[in-house]
Amino acid sequence: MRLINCGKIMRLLSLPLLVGFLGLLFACKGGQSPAEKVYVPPGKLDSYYAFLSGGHSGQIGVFGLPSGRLIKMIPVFAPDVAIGWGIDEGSKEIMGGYIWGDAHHPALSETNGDYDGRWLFINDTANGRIARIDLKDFVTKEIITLPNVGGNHASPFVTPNTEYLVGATRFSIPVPNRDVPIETYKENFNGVIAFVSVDKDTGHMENAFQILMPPFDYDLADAGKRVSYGWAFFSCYNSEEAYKDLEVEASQKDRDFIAAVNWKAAEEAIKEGKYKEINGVKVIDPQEVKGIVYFLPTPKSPHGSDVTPDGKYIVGGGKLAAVVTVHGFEKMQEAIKKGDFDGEVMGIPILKYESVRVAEVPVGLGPLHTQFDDQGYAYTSLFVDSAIAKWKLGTWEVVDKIPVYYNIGHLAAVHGDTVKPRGKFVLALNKIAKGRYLPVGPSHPESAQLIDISGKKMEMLLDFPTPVEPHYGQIIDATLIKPELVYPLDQNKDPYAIKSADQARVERNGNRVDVYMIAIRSHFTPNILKFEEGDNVYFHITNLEQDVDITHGFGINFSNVDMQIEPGETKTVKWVAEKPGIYPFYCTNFCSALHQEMQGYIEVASKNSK
Ligand SMILES: [Cu+2]
Repeated sequence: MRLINCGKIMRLLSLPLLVGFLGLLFACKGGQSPAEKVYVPPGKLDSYYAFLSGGHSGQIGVFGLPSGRLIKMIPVFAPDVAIGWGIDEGSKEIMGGYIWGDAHHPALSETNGDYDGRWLFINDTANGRIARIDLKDFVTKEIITLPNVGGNHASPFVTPNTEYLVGATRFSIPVPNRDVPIETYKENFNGVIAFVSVDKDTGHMENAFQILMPPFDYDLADAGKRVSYGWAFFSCYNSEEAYKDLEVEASQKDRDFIAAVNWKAAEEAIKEGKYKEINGVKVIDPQEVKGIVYFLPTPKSPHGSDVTPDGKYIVGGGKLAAVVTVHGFEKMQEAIKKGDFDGEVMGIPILKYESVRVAEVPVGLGPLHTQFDDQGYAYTSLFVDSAIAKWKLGTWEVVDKIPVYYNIGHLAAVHGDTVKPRGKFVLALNKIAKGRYLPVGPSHPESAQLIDISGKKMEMLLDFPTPVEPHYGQIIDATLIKPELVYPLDQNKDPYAIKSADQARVERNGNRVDVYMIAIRSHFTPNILKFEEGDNVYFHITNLEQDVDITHGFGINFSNVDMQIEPGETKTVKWVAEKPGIYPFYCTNFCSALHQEMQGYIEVASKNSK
């Protein structure tokens, strides 16, 4: 019998020693481990909200950072059966008859060039729209259509006080749209740059004005800020004006453009009546009104058009180039004054490349999109290299590069497109994740990677999967958003709201039946309902709860009706009594110990039974 097990003691001692040693190592390096940097202990909250577009799912993902935890999907352009988005009457009306959208670029509202936490906007590339989500409750409140805009891609970037959201054509079309031969593309098709105004109190959006443009493909945009306030910059490719085989035909020229739009001058032109109305929108034709738009030549098929936080430079990411091109706003102003032009397209002067370019930064292959930090550095995503390059504004030197997995599209830094970037993190939004997660069949999830940018060298911290397909993101300091947790019942102004069980009732008018119903733990009132075959029934349900997170659901068996009603909220849903029979309904959102008992019955009588 051994009295002392030396090996065991050594093993027991070695683990704490190893942990201590590693701890000391990180402490000596003056930092935490990657795991510590992203760890948010149970019960604690993340420090940042990340809003990532959901691409052709038509939704927006809300993630917490630095943990990367998915907190919520906000339905915008597509139905969500869990909460009844696209099912209840209110959301059906907002969706405007479409059941899909292609959500690309979330944009937070700004005050004085920085995020203010009020609203989130997002474009629909497919059906030419912009949506507004209120960050008081993370619900889509409004969707506006931008007439004349085919494929609203370069959208909805905001001006520094959210005076405007911009939109622009990706797929040029005849304006107004009409039947013309596709082969007459150059003569008959146009791009459009659109400005949508936002009411500063309500957030309500209106089509303010548009500018007719040559039939290029407009890609991304950023508003001028500080010194360049009053301008907006749109990247565009396909200056070849190709309409087929774009892969080859739209990649011929060495340089395409960034279109610089003086929106203050456009406002003046509108005031002076220098526009024509097309499909109800005031449209400026640059052939008739000068001084509104200029083209900055930019290599090659530029994607990103990003204005530096001081507003002095416009960074173009030419996706088929190996450099980012930096244009100077001051140089641009001088060149305009001097008339330093190199021809024009559709009445729009092309500024001389050498007169506006400040630097070409050799970041690497396939630069797409640039964000900024609080230390004077820029971060550019490189699709072909599958990397992010960090480079210094002013000296234009590349100081660091980090690989990402795989093939990054956009990237988002904390307040990274505002006048006040916060540094800390950049999020790589990767398009082709290839094996980063447990396999789930042929389609792999997209992937986000969180990178620490607080030090000299970038440090990879975390991978997390993202639902289809985060084109772009916005990352905001969480303290700037203060959502309402309950809708105060006394402020419920819904015309169909009832405030107590004794107001619950059924009203019939011909074959329209209005049911005024309440939901409160753990019953509906009324819960026995009798209709006739063919009745159009409108359920107006008020959730009388005023406690946090006591949401009720309302689902009818053998139907497509389901929705969620939040505390203090009233929602209306239509159900047609198509066939005689018995239809149970129940609370679909777990609410209490007697949730299972929260149910009722509908009896539909046959027309012939009378
Ligand atoms: Cu319930």
